[in-house]
Amino acid sequence: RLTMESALTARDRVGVQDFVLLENFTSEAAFIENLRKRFKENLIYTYIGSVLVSVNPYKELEIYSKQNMERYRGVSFYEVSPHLYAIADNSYRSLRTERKDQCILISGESGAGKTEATKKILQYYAVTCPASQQVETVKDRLLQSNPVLEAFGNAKTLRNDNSSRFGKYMDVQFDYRGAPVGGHILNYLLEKSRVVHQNHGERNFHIFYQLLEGGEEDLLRRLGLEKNPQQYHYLVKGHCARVSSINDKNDWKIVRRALSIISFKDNEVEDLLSIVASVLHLGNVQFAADEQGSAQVTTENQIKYLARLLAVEGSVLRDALIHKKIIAKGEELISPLNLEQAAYARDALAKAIYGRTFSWLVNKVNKSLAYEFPGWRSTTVLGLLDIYGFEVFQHNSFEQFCINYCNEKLQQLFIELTLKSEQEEYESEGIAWEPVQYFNNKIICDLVEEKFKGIISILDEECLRPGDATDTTFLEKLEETVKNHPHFLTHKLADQKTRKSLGREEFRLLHYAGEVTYSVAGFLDKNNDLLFRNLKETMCNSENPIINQCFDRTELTDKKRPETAATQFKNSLSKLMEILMSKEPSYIRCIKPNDAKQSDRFDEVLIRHQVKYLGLMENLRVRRAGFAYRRKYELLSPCSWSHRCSEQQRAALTPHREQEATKIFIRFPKTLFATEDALEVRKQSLATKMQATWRGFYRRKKFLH
Ligand code: AOV
Ligand code: MG
Repeated sequence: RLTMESALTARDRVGVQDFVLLENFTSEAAFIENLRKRFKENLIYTYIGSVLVSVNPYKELEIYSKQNMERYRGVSFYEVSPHLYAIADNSYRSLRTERKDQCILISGESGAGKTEATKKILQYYAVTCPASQQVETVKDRLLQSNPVLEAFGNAKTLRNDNSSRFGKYMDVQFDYRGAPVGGHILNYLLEKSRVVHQNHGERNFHIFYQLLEGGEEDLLRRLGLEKNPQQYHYLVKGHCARVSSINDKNDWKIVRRALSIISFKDNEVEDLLSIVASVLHLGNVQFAADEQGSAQVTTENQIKYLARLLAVEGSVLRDALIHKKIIAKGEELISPLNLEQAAYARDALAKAIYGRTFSWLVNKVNKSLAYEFPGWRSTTVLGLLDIYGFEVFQHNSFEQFCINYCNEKLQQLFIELTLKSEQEEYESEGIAWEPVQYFNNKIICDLVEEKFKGIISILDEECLRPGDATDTTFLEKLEETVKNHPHFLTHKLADQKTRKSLGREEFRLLHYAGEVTYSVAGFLDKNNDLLFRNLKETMCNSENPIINQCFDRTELTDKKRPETAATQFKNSLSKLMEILMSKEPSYIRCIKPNDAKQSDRFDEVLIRHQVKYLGLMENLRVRRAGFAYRRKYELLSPCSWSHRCSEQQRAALTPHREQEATKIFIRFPKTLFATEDALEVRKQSLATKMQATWRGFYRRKKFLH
C-alpha cells in the first residue's frame, strides 16, 4: 500500500509521462498542467503515444551522458522515461528489424530546440551503433558536418541566438550490421539576404565573427582583414557583433578542426576563407557619382584585396561592378550604372558568392560522407529533418514567407501521416470510431503554391512580365486573385477595424501557427535573384577553385531563364515531401517555453498557443480514443506464426481479420509489454535461422572460390 501511495504522490508531482494516460485527456488545461509539472522537474520530454513532445529547457540538463544513452539501447519504448534517445533507438530498431527506411521529423517554431535535438540524436547513433575503424571516420564526419554548416548557415536572430537560416535534411546510411557507413545532406534555401543586411539586434552568419575573433594574425593578414567587426559594413547593420551566449573565438577552433575532419586540405580551407573575407571586402566597396551621375569605385584598396582573394583581374572586377552588359540581337551593349544600381550589383554579387559557396560546402561534406556500395550489400537510411522554424518579426519579408510556407508543408505532412491516415486506418480496419475534428492547413498550402492562382504563381508572373512590374503591382494582382480567401488579407480588403494594423504595402496570411504580416518590398528582386551578366562572367574567370566551381560557364550561354527562387524552393519542398512520405516517420514536436530564451520560465499563454497550433490535443484524442498503442507486428501476424509463443502472449494478440492482419491494435500498456515479449521471442528465433543461412552462404562462397 505504501509503495502504491508513494507512486501516486510521485505522479502528482511529476505528471504522467504519456499524455495518453491523462485521466482528463480532452482538457487542454490538464494537458498544459502536465507539461508544467514535468518542466518544473526538468522532465522536458513527454509522449503522446509514439510522438515525443519536447520543451526547450534553456539550460544544460544531465540527461545526455553516455551512460544514459546506454540505458535506452534496445530497451522497449515504455520501460524508460521519455527521451529523444528512445525515439532514436526505436527508429533504429525498426530500420534493422523491418528493413524499412525511417525518418525523424522535428518541428516547432524558431528557438524551440529542433537543431539541438537533431544533434543529440546523431550523437546517440555515434555512441551506440556498432563501430569499426572505417565507421569511426564516418561517425566523426557526420558529427563534424554540424559545426561547419552551422558556422556558415546559422546566425543570431531575435528569436534564437543560433538560428538555422537554411533547411536541412540529412540521410544517415546504415549497413547490414547496423553501422553508420555514410550520409547525405540536402539543403534548402539559405537566407542569403542576411549577408548584406541584418535587422536590429541580429547578426550576419557566425563564420564572419568566428574568423575575425579566432583567426590567427598571419591568416588575417593574408586575407587583408582587421579583427574588429565594426570595420565592416556587412557586420554592423544589426548593431550586435557580440552575443553573450556565443564564444566566437572558441567556435572558430571547433570549426577549424571540423573542416580538417571532413577532409578539407589546408589550401582548400584557405580558398574557402578567402571567399568569406572577400564578402567582407565587397561590403566595404564604396561608390561616388561622376558628373554624368555614373558610379565610380572610390575604394581602390578593397578592389586590390578582392582581386587577390577571388583570383580575378582587379580592373575587370572594378568595371563589372559599375557597368551593366546586355546582349541584344547578338550585340553587346555596355551601360554605366548609377550609384543605387552599383550598390545593388555589389550586394547581389556578395549574396551570390556566399550562397553558392554554401551549396558548394554542402556538396563537399556530401563527398566526404559518400558511401561506396560494396556490391550486393544493401543499406537502409534514416533521415533527420531540421528546418527553420516558423517565425514572426516586426518586419517580415520574402524570407519569412518562404520559411513559414515550409513549416506549413511540414505541418501538412504531420496531418496526413498522423491525424488523417491514422483515422482512416482505424476505419478501414473496421473499428468503431468517432472522427476527431482538426484544422487541416492544406487550404493555406494551396493558397501559397497552387498553380496559376497561388501566391508563388502570381509572384512569378509579375517577375516574368516585362515592363513596369513592381512589388506594388504584385500586391495588386494578389488582391485581385485571392481576395476572397479566408486566410488572406490586405489593407484594402480589411474591415475598418483591422485596416489600421495593415500598411498599404503589406499582406497578411493567417498561418496555421498564427498571423504574419508580410511587407512586399523586395519580393520581386529576391524572387528574381538576378546577378548582372558581367559579374557572372568575371566570376567564371576566377582562379579561386571554389568560385570557379560555383560559377559555371554554361550559365552564360543558357538562353532559358532560370527558375525563380520561390519556384525552386517550392519544387525542392515537394521533392522533400516525397522523400519523407516514402519512409516510416517518427515525430518530435518541440515547444518553446518563453520568448526571453530563459530557463525555468513557463509562459503559459505562449505554450498554450503552440499546443493548439501543433494540433497536440487532436493528436492525443486520435491516439487515446482509438487505440493507445499501435505498432507493426508483422513478425507476429498469424501468417508468420511458425514458432510457438505462450498462450498468454498469444491471447494478448487479437488481430482483426484472422489471416491477413499484420497490425495489432492494443489498448493498454500491459498488453503492449506482452506483445513486445512475443516479438522478442520471434526475432530471436528468426536471427538463429538467419545466422544458419549466412553460414551456409559463406561456406558455398568459399567452395566456389
Ligand atoms: P531551433 O533549431 O528549433 O530554432 P535550437 O535547437 O537552435 O532551436 O535551440 C535554441 C537554443 O535553445 C539552443 O541554442 C540552446 O541554447 C537551447 N536548447 C534547445 N534545446 C536544448 C536542450 N535540449 N537542452 C539545453 N538547451 C537547449 V530555428 O533554427 O531558429 O527554427 O530557425
Ligand atoms: Mg535550428
